[in-house]
Amino acid sequence: MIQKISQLFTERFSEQPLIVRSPGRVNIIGEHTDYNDGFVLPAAIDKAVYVAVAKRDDDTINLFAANFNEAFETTVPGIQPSQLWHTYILGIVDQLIKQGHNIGGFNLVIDGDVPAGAGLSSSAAVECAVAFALNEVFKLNLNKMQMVKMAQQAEHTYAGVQCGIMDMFASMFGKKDHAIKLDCRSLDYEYIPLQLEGYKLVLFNSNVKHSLASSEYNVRRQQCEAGIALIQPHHPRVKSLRDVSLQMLNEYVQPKDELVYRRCKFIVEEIERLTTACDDLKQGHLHSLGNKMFATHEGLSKDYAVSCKELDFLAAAVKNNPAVLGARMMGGGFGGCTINIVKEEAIDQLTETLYNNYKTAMGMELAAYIVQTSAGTGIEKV
Ligand code: GAF
Repeated sequence: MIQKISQLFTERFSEQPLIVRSPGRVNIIGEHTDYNDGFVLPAAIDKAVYVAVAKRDDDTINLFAANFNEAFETTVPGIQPSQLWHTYILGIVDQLIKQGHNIGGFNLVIDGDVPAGAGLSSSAAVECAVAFALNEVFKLNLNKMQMVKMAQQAEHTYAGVQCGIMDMFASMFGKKDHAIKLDCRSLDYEYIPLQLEGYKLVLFNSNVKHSLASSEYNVRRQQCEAGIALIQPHHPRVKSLRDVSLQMLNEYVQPKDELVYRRCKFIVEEIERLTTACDDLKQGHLHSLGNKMFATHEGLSKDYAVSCKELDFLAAAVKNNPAVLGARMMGGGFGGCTINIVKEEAIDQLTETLYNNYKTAMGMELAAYIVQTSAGTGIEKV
């Protein structure tokens, strides 16, 4: 991948680029909790976005996406949001300009193997790769946390998704063989060794593209805020669902709005579940962790309503399989992958059976990825 992008760049622009790699992510547990000031437990994976970048002497931005075999040209003052691949790159330029950084033009080639629309945060990986690369070539002296926040803002303004901080954080701060417990309120974090002892993380990609994801995602955020608004008059110190108990929900939300109640109940339960799941992981209680993943799927499907029939099928299909410790839909929802903890020697057989059953039941092709954890965003040597 590094050789390929370096060659593509020098063929197009006749100079040597800086190459930056930024990984996709999985999330073991703690879904939709990031924008509620809760905790998440993601890990960076061995599927990544690569950018090759060099600055120019004018204000032209010259982009080439290897995956689409498509070029795009604009200027620094001429950038605009769009629905196309370059919006994630230009969103970062927009953030840099808004923060007063002196950005000139640049040449950039982008490539990668994070499947788009699979819930593996390919867009966050692009944003982090671009922020990191531009920070280097323009010598802006930004630290990783500043770039993470910038990438999140780029997603809000240029992609229109009011996402939390998890995906960018995981891509930027990933560490091989570790998951990261992130407190999304204080941004304190702890690396937890991901010791799966004879088990592996397997992703089953439903191949349903999450087209509803951005609009419904924003609706879920509003529903969480609606829950807070019902509680705050009685508990003024409550700032987010992180501060809320099930008792508060039963007392102030359920009598007023059943739908908002169910959404909030899931989040409050999920924040609690994550805390005990981290203890399970630290103590090697993988069965217990797995059971919590199944419980998370149930909540995401029934109460938070961000699953779909294909993801429900995939989670149910492995539920009573003794080789699968836990499984659930992952990420924003409405498509993408399930994450599964599967006994190593059972992976091939399970994948084959599931592939056939999924095709018969849903009329769709399943894809499977066995993922390893990896380091976060950084410079690659050619
Ligand atoms: C998407 C968002 F980008 C994240 O911030 C997070 O909310 C996730 O959905 C759900 O946990 O990936």
